[in-house]
Amino acid sequence: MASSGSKDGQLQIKVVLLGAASVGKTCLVSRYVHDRFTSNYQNTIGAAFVSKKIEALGKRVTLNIWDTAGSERYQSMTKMYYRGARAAILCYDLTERTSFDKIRYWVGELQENEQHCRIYLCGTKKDLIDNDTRTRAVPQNEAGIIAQDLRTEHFETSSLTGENVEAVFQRIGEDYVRNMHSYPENQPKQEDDTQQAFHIGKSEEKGTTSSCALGSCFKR
Ligand SMILES: Nc1nc2c(ncn2[C@@H]2O[C@H](COP(=O)(O)OP(=O)(O)OP(=O)(O)O)[C@@H](O)[C@H]2O)c(=O)[nH]1
Ligand SMILES: [Mg+2]
Repeated sequence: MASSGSKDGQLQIKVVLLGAASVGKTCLVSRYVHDRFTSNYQNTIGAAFVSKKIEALGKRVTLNIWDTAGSERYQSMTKMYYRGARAAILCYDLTERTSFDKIRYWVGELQENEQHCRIYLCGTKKDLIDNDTRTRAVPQNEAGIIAQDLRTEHFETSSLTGENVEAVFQRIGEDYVRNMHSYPENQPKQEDDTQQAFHIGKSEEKGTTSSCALGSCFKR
């Protein structure tokens, strides 16, 4: 399964999209990768994969994007797709309160299972609330508080107009490059266990060993 690391001089970042059914995950990816939008809803089955090469902070980066199915029916499989991910875009529909409530579930799942996965909150279908502010079901500051707790970014996007879509993925690339040395796949390989034990001991002496909650160990 395409994951994170380095291949042919390119950094590889595994990115996963999570969120309730019909929040607009597939449309977000489709706008970003193909610059296309469709209003016909076709639910994703299992997950779909697509990759895109970008440049971030002067480095060539490949985003390996997994667009998962939001339907509860596929939830047990989803773990497979976020395993090893370095970025998770948690999508909710700005006009649909229940989809926002689901975000807390995904935050919990990721914090429990994927220490190195950075979370990005994404409120979708912004064009609908721009057209009629009464359709907003999730106040901006509510999502902002969660983003603050996670020390991460909160975006409001529209796949219809394209607003902020590129910004989410670009930010993922840049954050990864900025923090690349904190990820296990970019650290020098240890030759054997003895050597590894020595290095761990050494860094503890200097007080550089850390265990950190999700989000809190990344440089901004
Ligand atoms: N107006 C508007 N509609 C959107 C936007 N994004 C998605 N939609 C619509 O919302 C519906 C669901 O979009 P999808 O992208 O298929 O949703 P999904 O999250 O991939 O759904 P699952 O695959 O079932 O998990 C479709 O009818 C889209 O046209 C948006 O930014 N604006
Ligand atoms: Mg989909």
